[in-house]
Amino acid sequence: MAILSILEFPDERLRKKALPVAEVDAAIRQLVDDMLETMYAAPGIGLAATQVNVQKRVLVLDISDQKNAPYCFINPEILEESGREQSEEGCLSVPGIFEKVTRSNKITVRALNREGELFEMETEGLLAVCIQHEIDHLEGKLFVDHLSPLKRQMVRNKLKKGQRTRAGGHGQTGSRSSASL
Ligand code: GNR
Ligand code: NI
Repeated sequence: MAILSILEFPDERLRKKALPVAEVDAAIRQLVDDMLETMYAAPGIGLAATQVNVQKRVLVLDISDQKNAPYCFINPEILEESGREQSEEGCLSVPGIFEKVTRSNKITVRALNREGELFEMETEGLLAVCIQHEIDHLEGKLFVDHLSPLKRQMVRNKLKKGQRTRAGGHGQTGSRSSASL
């Protein structure tokens, strides 16, 4: 098990599209376990492989209070969705920002589990929100992309201020500085 580092906005690698997993083998199970450990340590209620710089269609979730109900979705697909509902979201890759986002409130999703078995799940509420948030990550999309242009500009300004503070007074102008290894 290992704790992986989480990419933060505006890192361009968060915009990469994840590729389907061809086979759920030992390496994928290791990735799932490492992602769960990283998510619990953060702490967060979900994590997509894109956030730990792995371009594979893998996401993990645990919305339980006791943090004892891990879910893993490999090659997830939304089969059906209905209703619209607004709820407040945050993201480990956009630290300190919480904004209301409108999404489907009921979804049916199909995926492979950690054993490589196909399953279907119908869900609503926070779990449905989270699954949609994580699938967005796999497409290179962030929750702030759902906001109005005005709200998005406010988020950008707030993040810039935060980065300046974290960098000790030096504003980050080139977005590549955080993207290069
Ligand atoms: O920890 C997280 N909390 C959260 C709250 C509301 C809606 C979505 C989320 S997901 C987030 C973890 C994360 O960034 N996953 O990609
Ligand atoms: Ni996120």
